[in-house]
Amino acid sequence: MKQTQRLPVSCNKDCGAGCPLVAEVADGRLLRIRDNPLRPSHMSGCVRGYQMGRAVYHPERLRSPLVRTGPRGSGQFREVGWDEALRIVSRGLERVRQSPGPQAVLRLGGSGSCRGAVHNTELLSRRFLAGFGGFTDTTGSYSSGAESFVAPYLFGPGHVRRSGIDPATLRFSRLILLWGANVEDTRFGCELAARIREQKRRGVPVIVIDPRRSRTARRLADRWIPLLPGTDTALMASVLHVLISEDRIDRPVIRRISVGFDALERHILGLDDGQAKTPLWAEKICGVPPETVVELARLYGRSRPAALIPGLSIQRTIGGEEAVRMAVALQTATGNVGVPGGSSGTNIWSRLPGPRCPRMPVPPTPQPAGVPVYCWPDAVLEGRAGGYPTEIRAIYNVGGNYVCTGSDVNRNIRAFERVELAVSHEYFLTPTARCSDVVLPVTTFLEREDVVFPETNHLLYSHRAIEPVGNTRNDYTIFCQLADRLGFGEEFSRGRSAGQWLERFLQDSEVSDIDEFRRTGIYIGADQERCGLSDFVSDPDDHPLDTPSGRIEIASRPYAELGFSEVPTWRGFQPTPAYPLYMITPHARYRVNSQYANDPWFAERESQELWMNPRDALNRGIGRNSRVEVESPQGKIRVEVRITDRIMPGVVSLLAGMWPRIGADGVDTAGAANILTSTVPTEPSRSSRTHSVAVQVRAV
Ligand SMILES: Nc1nc2c(c(=O)[nH]1)N[C@H]1C(S)=C(S)[C@@H](COP(=O)(O)OP(=O)(O)OC[C@H]3O[C@@H](n4cnc5c(=O)[nH]c(N)nc54)[C@H](O)[C@@H]3O)O[C@H]1N2
Ligand SMILES: Nc1nc2c(c(=O)[nH]1)N[C@H]1C(S)=C(S)[C@@H](COP(=O)(O)OP(=O)(O)OC[C@H]3O[C@@H](n4cnc5c(=O)[nH]c(N)nc54)[C@H](O)[C@@H]3O)O[C@H]1N2
Ligand SMILES: [Mo]
Repeated sequence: MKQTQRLPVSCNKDCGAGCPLVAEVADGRLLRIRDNPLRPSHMSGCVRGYQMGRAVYHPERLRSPLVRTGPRGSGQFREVGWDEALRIVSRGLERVRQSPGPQAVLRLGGSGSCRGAVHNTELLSRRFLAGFGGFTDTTGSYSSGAESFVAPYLFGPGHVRRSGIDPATLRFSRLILLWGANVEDTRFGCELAARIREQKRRGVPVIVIDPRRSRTARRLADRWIPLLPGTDTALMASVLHVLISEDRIDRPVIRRISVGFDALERHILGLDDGQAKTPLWAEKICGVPPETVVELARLYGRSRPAALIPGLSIQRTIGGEEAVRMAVALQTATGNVGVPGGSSGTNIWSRLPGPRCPRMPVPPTPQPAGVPVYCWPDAVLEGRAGGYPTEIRAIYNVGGNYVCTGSDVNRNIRAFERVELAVSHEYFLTPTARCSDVVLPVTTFLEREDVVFPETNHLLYSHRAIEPVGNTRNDYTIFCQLADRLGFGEEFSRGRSAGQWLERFLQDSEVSDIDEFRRTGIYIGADQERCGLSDFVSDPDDHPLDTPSGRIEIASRPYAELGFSEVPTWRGFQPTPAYPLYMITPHARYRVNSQYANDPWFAERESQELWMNPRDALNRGIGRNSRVEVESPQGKIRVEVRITDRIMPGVVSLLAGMWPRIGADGVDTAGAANILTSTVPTEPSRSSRTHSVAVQVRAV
């Protein structure tokens, strides 16, 4: 009889959680993945982890290195041995290093495996290229660029990583506002949704604010409030107007923990610009009825503590910086910061430290150069003439599929066409791998061992459950072999195998019983009910923030010096007569960004359709079950339409992450959202604005 082995594993994916799972293995083959029976009660995995075997054994999984034979992007490659592949890559890199120099290499990717201590695509690629002699790095993030940019102005740089909450503290909440957060699909840690469901069962109202009636709105919301995308700051301002007018704000708390509220109050009352930010004013911008704003504000004002949990969506918009600042102003004004059951109003994800455990160190880079990740194709195409620090000649991509996930796919393809050398480490021939010269096939988390940081107060142990499929290698091994060829092997590896690095990290971690950790797969940090900024809020003089004032800076002088309003102010994006509809591009439930887009099992469960309100369809003569053409200044796609009142009038929605399929006529027929998006970022953070897109839709 064959023996089934059960080994703790965890995904190491960029999907908002790292989950305690076990892999069941027999005869060296993965049978299934399920929840770790020893996990804490509110934690669970999801379909994207349970079904990872589909990627591991996928017929199109790359099993050997590939070298391009046809034109870039043609998809013509030949399989080669590792020796040949590594020789081509190291020679190509050496040429660029000699002339014009190492900074001509642009590092792309990183989120592929982003939770591991050792197998961490971002840290490994940075470590490798630092040893190489330097590179041009991508800075900021697609995910939370605007939020990460403004949070230090609000809380001080040292307190950003102390501004989150442990989900368990939600048991104290009397109201939960999911502001552009679709926690049932895009989870922020693997226990948040369960905690919110539990509060809902206890009768705590849950409000979801989202242009789309998401799965979260359907399942969790007592009330769904649709609003036009990118207008959250205006809605928040009008909520604050009601709170101020009805004297429902907490002035003693405001005075104690913040500076600048008086300036914001003047702005909200219109004393600075002559325009009071009333619900009637907001209605014209957001499309939310004034009565709804008043009801929301009253409920919010009388329910304490209230947790305002924003999605990252509200800041991936033009002016998204202001939405983050205004949310913090709201939570401050209502006395909800730093109290159990409340929240700071910014992103709660990865905003508290996890248990101590080192991860792969990155040495300082000689002559560091960086470009905002959202603008990477611009940096390649425009170089110094466009104000970027370097001229890019090579792209090194590890754990990214930016031809697909980066905005403006056509521009991304042009950027790849421009360089002399493009290398990808991948599982699949993704659109980005297709644009590369050499593709090196890598292992998945199931084929290697690691500690995974789930961004809650836990560590997870992830065993090597199966042998590497085909001729695949770890990213770490590949980098060691390339570093050897390029003359810095010892510096890169320190003579250690991946397992030896892991062993050292564990020795230096706070885990005392390492064998037990390996056996259970879960290490639980001491305090599971941490409420960020609570020390500061209970005694701001003893525990000041590291802002100039030591308080939360509702009005920020340093921010104003960047040329933007000192207090949070709505500044928006509006469609044009030629492109009159707003488009949002949310994350799919059945994909991790673009991962699984090539697997029919996932596609069958979530079809790639453009959601459109019946009113907008009627206006355009668009019928049910038809195909439509969606056009933006950047490009065109043809896709199935779904006519539904789950999306508000004036807005269409298309899930992000589909791999583009561009025909001879230049039109994409897969439904790739980023054919339509633009790399012009939101300022001043120079970050993603993939929920600020204007399109026209026509029947075909
Ligand atoms: N299943 C799954 N989970 C994931 C991912 C995935 O691809 N799939 N990706 C992970 C990653 S990398 C990230 S960064 C996070 C992303 O997490 P989020 O950024 O929070 O996710 P989104 O799906 O972009 O948006 C969340 C919700 O906000 C709504 N929304 C869009 N625009 C607006 C707006 O202007 N205002 C308001 N109020 N709502 C708006 C969308 O309709 C959606 O329902 O998710 C992570 N988790
Ligand atoms: N329109 C639109 N576009 C978006 C978004 C949106 O909301 N709307 N969201 C943005 C956000 S928040 C993000 S984070 C980005 C994500 O953009 P990407 O980082 O490109 O996201 P993924 O699709 O997860 O790509 C990761 C790639 O790494 C590979 N990979 C996984 N594990 C490993 C590994 O261990 N080693 C190596 N070498 N490769 C690995 C996977 O096969 C996959 O192709 O997309 C952004 N793009
Ligand atoms: Mo992200």
